[in-house]
Parts: sequence; C-alpha cells; structure tokens
Amino acid sequence: MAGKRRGSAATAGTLRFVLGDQLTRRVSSLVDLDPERDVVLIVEVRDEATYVRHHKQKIAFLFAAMRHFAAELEAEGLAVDYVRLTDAGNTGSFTGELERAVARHRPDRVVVTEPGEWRVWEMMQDWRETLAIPVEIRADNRFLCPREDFSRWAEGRHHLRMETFYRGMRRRTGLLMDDDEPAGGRWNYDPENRKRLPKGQQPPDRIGFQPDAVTRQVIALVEAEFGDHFGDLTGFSWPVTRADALAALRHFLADALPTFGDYQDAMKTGAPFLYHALLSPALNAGLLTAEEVCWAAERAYRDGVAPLHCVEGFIRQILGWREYVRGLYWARMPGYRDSNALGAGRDLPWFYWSGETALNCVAQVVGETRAHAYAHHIQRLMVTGNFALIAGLDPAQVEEWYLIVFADAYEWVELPNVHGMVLWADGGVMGSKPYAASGAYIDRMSDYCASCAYDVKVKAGPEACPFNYLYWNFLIENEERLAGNQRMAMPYRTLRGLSDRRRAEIRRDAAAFLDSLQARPGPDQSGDQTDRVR
Ligand code: FAD
Ligand code: DLZ
Ligand code: SF4
Repeated sequence: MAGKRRGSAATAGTLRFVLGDQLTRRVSSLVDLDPERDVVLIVEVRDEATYVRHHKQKIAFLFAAMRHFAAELEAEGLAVDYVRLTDAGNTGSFTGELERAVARHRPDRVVVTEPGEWRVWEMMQDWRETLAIPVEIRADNRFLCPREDFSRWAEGRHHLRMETFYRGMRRRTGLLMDDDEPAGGRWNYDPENRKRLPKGQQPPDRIGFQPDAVTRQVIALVEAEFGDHFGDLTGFSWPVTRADALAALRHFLADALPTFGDYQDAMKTGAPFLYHALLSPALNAGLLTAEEVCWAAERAYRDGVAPLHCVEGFIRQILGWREYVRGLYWARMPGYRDSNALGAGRDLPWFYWSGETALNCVAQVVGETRAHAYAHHIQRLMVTGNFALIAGLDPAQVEEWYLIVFADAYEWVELPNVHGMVLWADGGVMGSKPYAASGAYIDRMSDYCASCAYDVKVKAGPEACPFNYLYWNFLIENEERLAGNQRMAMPYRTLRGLSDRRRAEIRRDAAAFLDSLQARPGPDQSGDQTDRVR
C-alpha cells in the first residue's frame, strides 16, 4: 500500500505492530506513540486467512477495516507501513512480515498488544527470542476485566458461573447500578427475554453499509484469492470504519434495543437479524469498545428510550458473557480445547457446509450463515449447536466450523462458546448443564417446523423430527455421565419412566438417522469437496 515509510533507512523509534482485530487508535500498543519517530505496522498475510479457511466475508471485513484504519492513521500524519496481501515479497506470515519490517525500519524495539488467540500468543513468545531487539507485549486494554483479575477470580473454582462474575462486573463498572443496588431491584431479567415472535410482527429494517471503492477492491481480491472458501460476498454490508460502526450502534439503540430483550431467543424464517445488535464483528475488531457500547445502552435506559429488561439483557451479553468467555479462555488455555467430556466423535455432516438437509431449521441457519457470515445467538446455540451436541459430533470439527463461518469468530470467543456452552466438552467448567433440547424447543421459538419435511409432533419413525429421538438418545448414551447432574434431574426422571420398548425405538431411530448421515453426506457432495471447503 502507499503507506508512508518515514525514516525507513535508519530510525531508532518504535515499531508498533497492530493486528487485524486491534483497529483502534486507543489500543494499548498505540497509546504512547511518538508521531515523530514511530512506525505503525499493519500486514495482510495469507496464513491468517487460511489457518482455518475463513468465510469470505470475514476476510473481506477485516482487510477492508484494516485498510480504512491505516488510511485514518495516515490522515492523522502518522507513519504507517501497510503490507498488502499481493505485495511483492509478502512472506504470508506475521513472523515473516515482522522480521522484514524490522530489517526495513531498524527500530530499537517492537510494541504489540496481546492477541486474541493462543497460537498467535505463542508466536509472540518466539519473537522475543528470535528478534535481536526487545519485544514488548502489552495487555489488551479493550476488555473491562483484565486477564489477571479473571484468573484470580477463577482460581480454585472448578465450575465457573457467569452470573456470579456478571454481578461482580456490574459492581465494578457501576453499569445499571443505583448506588450499591442493581437498577430496578433485580440483577437479571432473563425470564422476560424468551418470547416467541408474534405472527405479523415485523422487525425493523437494518442499516447496511454500501461498500466504497476500498471495500470493493478488497471484495474483488478476496474472490480472486479465496474464491473456494465458504460463503457469499454478494450481500456484504458490514461497517468497516469506526464512523460506520458508530452509525450501526446508533441505529441499534434507537430501532432495535427497545424490543431486543423480548425476542432475544426468537427465530423466524427470512428474518436473520430480528432485534439483534449486529455489532460483534465491529466490537471484536476494535471499531467499537465494549465499554462505550454498554454505557450507550445504559444511557438509552436512563433516557427512557429502552426498557430495563431489554437494556439489562443486552448489557449482560457484553459485560457478562463476552468478558466471561474471554477470561475463561485465557485462564484455561492451552489445555482447554483438549477435553472431550462426553466422548463425542462423529464426523461433521456435509450439510453444515451445503445446507442441503431435510432438517429445515438447520438448512435455514446454514443458508443465512453462508449469505451473511452471521447467525444470531439462539440459532448458533439451539439449532446448529444443539444438533452437534445431541448427534455426538466431534468437538474439534464443530469448533473449526464455528471458527470458519462467522465474521465475528476468533478463538477467544468461539472456543468457550462451542467447546463449553454448546458441546459441554469441558465437563461443566463453563456451564452447569448441556443445552440439549428436542424439536419442541425449536418449534416454540421459531416458525421453522411449519415448513419442515419432518413432523415436530411425531416422536418415532421416519416422519418424526430427528431432534426428538436424538435428544432422548443423547440422554441414554450419556446416562452415566449426566444422570448425577442436579440440573438434569427432571429429564432423567422422565427417561426412567420410559418403557424398554420405547427406549429401543429411540435407539433404533437414532442409529438409522445417524448412520444415514455418515453413509450419505448429502446430495452432490463428495468427501473431496468437504476437504476443499475446510
Ligand atoms: P447480540 O445478540 O445483539 O448481543 C450483543 C453482543 O453481546 C454481541 O455483539 C456480543 O459482543 C455479545 N455476546 C452475546 N452473547 C455472547 C456470548 N455468548 N459470548 C460472547 N459475547 C457475546 N460471538 C462472537 O463474537 N464470536 C464468536 O465466534 C461466537 N461464537 C459463538 C458460537 C456459539 C456456539 C454460540 C452459542 C455463541 C457464539 N458467540 C460468538 C456469541 C453470540 O452468538 C454472538 O456474539 C452474537 O450472535 C453476535 O451477534 P450480535 O452482535 O447481533 O449480538
Ligand atoms: C482473521 C484475520 C485475517 C483473515 N487476516 C488477517 C491479516 O491478514 N492480518 C492481521 O493482522 N490479522 C488478520 N486476521 C486477524 C488475526 O487472525 C487475529 O489478529 C488473530 O487471530 C489474533 O486474534
Ligand atoms: Fe427442525 Fe425438527 Fe422443526 Fe424440522 S421439525 S424444523 S428438524 S425442529
């Protein structure tokens, strides 16, 4: 890129390496930047786009955001060394590009903010040994709970619980607090956040951002270089600058937040966004901070723009869940991903890529994910996640899928949600019980079942909704592991009431369905193509 390389011959300033998901002027690696002597390094590298084969929109989103951010820094008069993917000599890796930049600029030190993924953290430790100059790795100041504080809180606890952590964070920040008491007298309005969307209720039109010339160029680059990755680029409309991300935030606060809480768990055909914020790609890449988003939501409550149960429900997601999973990731890595508490090992069915399945709920969610690199929380948890859990899919393959398909996916947030919350592969570190559910849950919260080839009311045989018998089959298969879990007492009591004949029927239907998954990966899809897409 036409980045200024001021002083590239013999400057003795600091080289400030900003990763693609650290795009804020306030990130710790830039706070004490000396505009006269320092150089900011930003690099597009093939390794980061292919260590898993990310959705095309995720790559386009980050490259576009990186290029816009670099341009903003340059407009401020700063020296930016921006390496494009197709620049001659691009080595394709963080390490290679950092080494080349050190040779170009000969800085007296490198400053970088800690990354969001363990594998990059390990790279950074190597830089300290291999580069001949000091490498300072700074804490990521974009989170409200520093890693050390979370680790101290988690120390000695085998089971961590988000609710306890969240209350501590409310007290610590003062968000939704009236002196020492929670606003409205309650900490949590979760029971008010579970309504089905009434027939005829129309969610608001969502603001989309037309790609400008820079973004269009990136989209063409991604199609040319990563055309065989999962996902469509045609509808790309993510905000890729801070200004646009702020516009998206304002739009959410005014048009969706006042109803967000009521329909947080609802799902509707053809309405992928409902009242959700659509802010996670911008938040995770640094275009917005968690702190400003939470305080903006609190202001909407104090000003009477949005009711408390909606604002609390929203703030809980960011101040609670987001900070919690991040703390847990760093406190439990690198061993966290190695457990497989339920011994699951079935291969990921091809329909997670193709969407070609008679399970209408799964087909809808995969189709929307392909189109937008987005599915909302309940779709991720209770449709693709619930299926993966009750079908006993291999945690590593499921985790890779989630890391690939969403524009907001980084391991610090994906892994605890998938390994812990969805698959319970951590044996209960993250959540008290598996979120297993039959088709009745999906029927209650969506309109998917009305257009499905299967019948959600039928429990056995070829017409039956597979979620129904897979749910009971899951309980049977994991009886030894889960029956002692207090929160599973009710379903196990019901299971014990089933006749031997009914149990055998469940086992038979589940085995036939699961075998068919392995035998027939899906129309027109060969195993070779699975390898290609991953
Ligand atoms: P909203 O529903 O409007 O929520 C507001 C914000 O709260 C989000 O932007 C997000 O920052 C935060 N949030 C909500 N729930 C969570 C959560 N469980 N963990 C962390 N933050 C949360 N989120 C990611 O950012 N990246 C991921 O890779 C990711 N993978 C997930 C995988 C699974 C299986 C599940 C169940 C959840 C995952 N989530 C992930 C959390 C959540 O689904 C997304 O953050 C949310 O759907 C993003 O859309 P939104 O901005 O419209 O969120
Ligand atoms: C996800 C991603 C992609 C696709 N490309 C780049 C890139 O070219 N340059 C970069 O600095 N970062 C990229 N990223 C984000 C990194 O993967 C991310 O910083 C690490 O996963 C650590 O969170
Ligand atoms: Fe999904 Fe079963 Fe409903 Fe079909 S009937 S949409 S498979 S829950």
